Amino acid sequence: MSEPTGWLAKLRSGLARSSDRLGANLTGLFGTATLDQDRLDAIEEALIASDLGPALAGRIVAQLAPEKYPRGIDEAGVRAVVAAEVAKVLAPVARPLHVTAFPRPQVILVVGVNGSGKTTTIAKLAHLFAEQDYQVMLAAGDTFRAAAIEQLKIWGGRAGVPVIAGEQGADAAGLAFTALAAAREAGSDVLIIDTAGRLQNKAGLMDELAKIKRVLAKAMPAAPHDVVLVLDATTGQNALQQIEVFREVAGVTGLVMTKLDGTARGGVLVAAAERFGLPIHAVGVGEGMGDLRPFDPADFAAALAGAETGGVR
Ligand SMILES: Nc1nc2c(ncn2[C@@H]2O[C@H](COP(=O)(O)OP(=O)(O)O)[C@@H](O)[C@H]2O)c(=O)[nH]1
Ligand SMILES: [Mg+2]
Repeated sequence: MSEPTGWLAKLRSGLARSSDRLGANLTGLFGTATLDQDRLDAIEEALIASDLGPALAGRIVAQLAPEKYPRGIDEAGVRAVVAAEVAKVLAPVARPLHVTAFPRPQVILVVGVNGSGKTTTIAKLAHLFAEQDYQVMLAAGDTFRAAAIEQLKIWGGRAGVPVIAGEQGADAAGLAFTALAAAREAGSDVLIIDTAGRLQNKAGLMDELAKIKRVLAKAMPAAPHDVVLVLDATTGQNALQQIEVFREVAGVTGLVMTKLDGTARGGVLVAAAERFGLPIHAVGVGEGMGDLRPFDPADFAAALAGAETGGVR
């Protein structure tokens, strides 16, 4: 596992696109005594362009009003204010995924559109839980594509956890049922179930996910304990629509955002926190098994704003 500074550096460089936009609009600010209205408008625009959402952008700009800083404020000061306000929104929703279910296993259903990073995130979660000495089992519930089943088997092998898989085209709910029985039999602490993400067929997806949930609940009333939606940070505003759809079709209980190491647009996670208030469990900062981090609101806010420290001034 990499050092904290390593993953923070990845997060920072990934979020640079958002903070650079902000940075670009802040150039020329130095030496100005206070922020005039044009400058405040430019900052507000930059914040909205970074996907933070108009409401938060408005609140931040209100914080920067000249009467609050009679002796002026420099770029670092502005970034610190942005980080503090963003951290305030994120702090209440930061909630790591813990294994608490009794009786065991804790059943985690992982949903999201194709390519968002579901299978990779499952591998990372399996690795994380296995490192904590939990018994983990995986279920290859994306039965639509043969490659998806193979991919999960390979990741399971790397993480050293068993994978329950069926044939391509097999009934996903039937597989989930089989996997839950196997997890109970094996005394597993955690069962993580992969799913297909064909958003273009919303009715079909809804049927499939509802059936998986129904079958699980019949076998174990509390299952699935978690329905985790995986979001790709590079898709920006699309993430909000995906939350809406998957909340409706699958009853999402929490979020993981992946690809924050790339040309990310992580600001949308802040807008999502404001709009939906769903727990944010973790963030993905790379393709490797160790590249999943618990969601730290102060670090995230500071990285997004390009600020020195997280949320504290
Ligand atoms: N850079 C980066 N790539 C990721 C991350 N998570 C997933 N990926 C990549 O995204 C692609 C799709 O991931 P996959 O898990 O197959 O998505 P799925 O279709 O939702 O199961 C793969 O190439 C992954 O390696 C991440 O946090 N960072
Ligand atoms: Mg997959």
